[in-house]
Amino acid sequence: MAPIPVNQQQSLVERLLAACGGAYTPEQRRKYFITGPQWAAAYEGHAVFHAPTRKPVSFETVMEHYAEIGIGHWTTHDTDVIPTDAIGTAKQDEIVGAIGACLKKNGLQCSMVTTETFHHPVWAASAAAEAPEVRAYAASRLANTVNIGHELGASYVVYWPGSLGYQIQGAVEEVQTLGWFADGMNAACEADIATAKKMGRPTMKHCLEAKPFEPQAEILLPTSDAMLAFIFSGLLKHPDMVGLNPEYLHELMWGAAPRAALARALMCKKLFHFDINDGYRLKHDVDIAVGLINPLDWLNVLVLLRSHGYNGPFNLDYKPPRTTSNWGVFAVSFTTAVDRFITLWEMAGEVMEDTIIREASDALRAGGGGDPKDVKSIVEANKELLNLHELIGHRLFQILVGAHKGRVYSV
Ligand code: XLS
Ligand code: MG
Ligand code: MG
Repeated sequence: MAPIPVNQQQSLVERLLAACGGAYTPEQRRKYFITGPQWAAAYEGHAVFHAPTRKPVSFETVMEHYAEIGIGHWTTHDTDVIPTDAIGTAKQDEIVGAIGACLKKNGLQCSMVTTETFHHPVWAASAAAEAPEVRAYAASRLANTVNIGHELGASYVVYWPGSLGYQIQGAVEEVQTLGWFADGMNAACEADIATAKKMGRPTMKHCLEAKPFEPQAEILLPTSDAMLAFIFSGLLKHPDMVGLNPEYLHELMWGAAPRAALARALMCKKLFHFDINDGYRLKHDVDIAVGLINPLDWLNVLVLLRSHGYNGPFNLDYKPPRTTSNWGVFAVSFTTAVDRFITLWEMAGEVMEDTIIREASDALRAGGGGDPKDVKSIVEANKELLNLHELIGHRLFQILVGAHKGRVYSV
């Protein structure tokens, strides 16, 4: 094949994407509670060892493209759009006003806001650092974000406490630090209660997000389970307002089964919000787009969420690859991520209706009729029935690859 000139590359990508088929319309995509982060679309491809591969993108551009694609909700960190120095000033009001107008113009809603408490040097020792002025500043930043959320009509606030941990063991008192972190959450909830009352709005859902590894050597709340323990620790003044924002890859990063982690959140009625992406077990926070690496696991996750009536947001917290261009972020990356999510969601519906899986599950629940007082008889009674576990796995695979509808290539 001859080299493809730059001016023909976009049309080639477009033609092949169209040839893939299976795309949903913006109207169909808008029916799902899919939310698009400012930071995901604006990610420039940089990392500790990586220079950016893309140019900066404004919130106006992000919103315009989300609207075109059919992503109906927008989410943001405070400093994605407001420079740190402008926080709490008249400049902030101006920017928030412009965001509100842009959301309206594009027919989008802001569903979630979150405070950046990990990037700026002020958070070097975390937002729950020893110095009281850091914690007072953190409390004011959290309250400010809550107020921005109310102004923009958001219902969710997320907290990823990035650097709540340490590099040097013994230098930080963990129990005390967790107490200080709880003080910050209490300040945020109280600001929410006051503002909600003033504005005649409901209070927001406060969602804790855990990540096990970076950027500190040790993390104090590394998993969703640790976050649950924190919520129920007695340190929170309003535990009913606080729940979880698990992230798919963050659970895989510590070797967990995301579906089991989500089940524990559902058990506690704390699954408020869900950051969606994909990646590899026990590795970096690569945030690869939804369902591209572990589609079978993703299908299983969505079966769990559908069957438990989860109706919260699915937040596209992934990083378009460094090999994708500024144009490709919207033309290829977000469209295909959303379409894979919808495909898997619809497939999860098929799994729930599948007569084979249903009959197998009912049979397993009926048991083999052994005598509960006789261990040997219990084992014997269930022996052949338990083959259904593997059969269900096979059926899930068939549904995933379309083999249940027949598949013939060379036979
Ligand atoms: C980082 C987190 C971050 C949060 C919001 O790893 O996923 O994007 O979701 O601060
Ligand atoms: Mg996240
Ligand atoms: Mg991540």
